[in-house]
Amino acid sequence: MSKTALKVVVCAVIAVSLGWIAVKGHVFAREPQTGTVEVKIDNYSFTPEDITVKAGTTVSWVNRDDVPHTVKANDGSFKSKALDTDDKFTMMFDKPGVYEYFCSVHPRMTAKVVVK
Ligand SMILES: [Cu+2]
Repeated sequence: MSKTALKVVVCAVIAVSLGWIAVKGHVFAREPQTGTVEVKIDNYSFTPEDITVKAGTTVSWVNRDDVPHTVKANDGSFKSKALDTDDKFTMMFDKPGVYEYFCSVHPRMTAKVVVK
């Protein structure tokens, strides 16, 4: 194979790989998460603040802060007990909708779960 032909082949392989990565990244970014998704409570905030999951997904909140926090739905449909450090609250979302919630100890801590 000539050097020029080799360069063409190498360039083609790189182009196809980059295209594939771009497509894959796009698909992953749009696809709602499934299984169990963890939200960390740390430094007086929920991380990630907004999550998008598929119906049937379990969301678990873990308090990594050294003060107690809660997870309470704005509409009161779910509420955790006060979570001490490393305590966990788990909730399965089986109906599509937007679930906004906050910490009842620190109401400025707000976040949401979008269920598709
Ligand atoms: Cu709090």
